[in-house]
Amino acid sequence: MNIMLMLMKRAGFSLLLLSFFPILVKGQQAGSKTNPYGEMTTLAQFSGPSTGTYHPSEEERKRIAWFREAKFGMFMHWGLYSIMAGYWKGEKVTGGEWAIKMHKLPIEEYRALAKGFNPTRFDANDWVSLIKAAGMKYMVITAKHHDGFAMFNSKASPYNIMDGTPFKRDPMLELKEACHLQGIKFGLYYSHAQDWNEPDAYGNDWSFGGYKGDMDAYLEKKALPQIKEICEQYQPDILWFDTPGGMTIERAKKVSDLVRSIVPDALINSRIFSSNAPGIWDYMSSGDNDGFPQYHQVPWELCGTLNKSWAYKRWDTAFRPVNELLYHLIDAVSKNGNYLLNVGPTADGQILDPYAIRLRQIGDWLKVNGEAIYGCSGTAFGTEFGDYATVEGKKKFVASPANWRSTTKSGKVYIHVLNWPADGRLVLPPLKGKIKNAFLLSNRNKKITIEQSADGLVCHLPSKAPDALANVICINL
Ligand code: JFZ
Repeated sequence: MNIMLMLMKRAGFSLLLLSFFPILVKGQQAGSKTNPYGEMTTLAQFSGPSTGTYHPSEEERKRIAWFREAKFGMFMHWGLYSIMAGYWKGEKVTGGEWAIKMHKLPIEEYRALAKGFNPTRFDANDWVSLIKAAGMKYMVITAKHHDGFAMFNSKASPYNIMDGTPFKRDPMLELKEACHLQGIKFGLYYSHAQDWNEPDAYGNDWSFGGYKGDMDAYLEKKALPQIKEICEQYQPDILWFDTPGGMTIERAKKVSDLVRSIVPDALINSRIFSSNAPGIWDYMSSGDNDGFPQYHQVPWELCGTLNKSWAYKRWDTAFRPVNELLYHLIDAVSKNGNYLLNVGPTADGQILDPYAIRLRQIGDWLKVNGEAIYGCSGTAFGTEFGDYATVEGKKKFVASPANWRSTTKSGKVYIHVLNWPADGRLVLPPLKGKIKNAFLLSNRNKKITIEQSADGLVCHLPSKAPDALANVICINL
């Protein structure tokens, strides 16, 4: 985990959430703290359980339908911090998009980076083609991160890519058009509360003589006008808000109402506000690289990094192996969630090979196994995730080793085998419904024998795993 995130986690800056999951909140109160970046109710760590309850209105159900089918999207962190690429004046720095705050960089010097932002190698269609090749169905990109620099055409603030850089093109517009052409849903990240360029906004406590801002003034002057701009200019399918420090429910509602008034079909993620507020958001964001331990009825999304950084850092070469990335996708889908996998493009507009190669490998896996992901519901079992145990006198949810995961579709149960059993015998819990037949998605002609009894299932698999990545058994009921 990168140091910034470690610091944030230590500061209790885990995700929001869930006053509406009474069990979960009760079990979590010990971990709740106020973090230095806001007044969020924070939950130190998600440690299950919850199936929660989810009673969407007809309108909400319609709005979220594509997202529940889609399962897999690309996250992109791209901005002035990409020029730094993990360095400041030749010195290696931590933090990526957070480096400016973590190292209290002089704001004027950071702003000056804009003059050198000229991503001449940026090609929206290439990026979106890669998204497609990865088998992803949507993207979310930073229209404005905490640094306050707008990566879109903005009249509301001159601190933007059209007015402030030699590039003078609007990459958000180009990406939106490429997404429409190629059938990819287009989402925008907007840091609505935290803006280190603005003395009135949340977050910059080092440049303007200490924080004594006026949150409402910032919202009226910059955030709301810019959110209006991005909704009008790009009709995003998702508005991905983040770090709601300083957001009261009234402020969050203002943001949400504005979005709904311009793009009523757009989805809003839960980081718009620090806890549940009916109608304000559509789906939950879990902690970074850290999904939920159990199945959740409420639509949710795990966002994760491909290496250890959100924004591009030249020195971060700790790319995760493909099977780890795939595990996150499969695990999220088996728990009724989505996976938003992040890529950090370079300042000149490239998605480098270490990212692209892995993405294409996932895409190749999905070409064979996609029917066990897209449009699927979560597990047919539920006991595989773990169970409660008493740890140091406290009842806790303890995760089981993830040897397999299950996803479902009408008349079908998929078993994603993550750890191939050495003796070829995979033992599973009991399954409702009588099994007609079963086969591996990578070899549909060869039937797999499954013994079914009230005690459970015993699958007789080939002694060697056919695919080095997850192998999926399709069971027809
Ligand atoms: C936030 C941002 O601050 C960060 O720069 C990045 O954009 C990331 C996707 O989101 O960071 C967070 C927010 C919440 C958690 C972790 C990192 N969390 O709840 O664990």
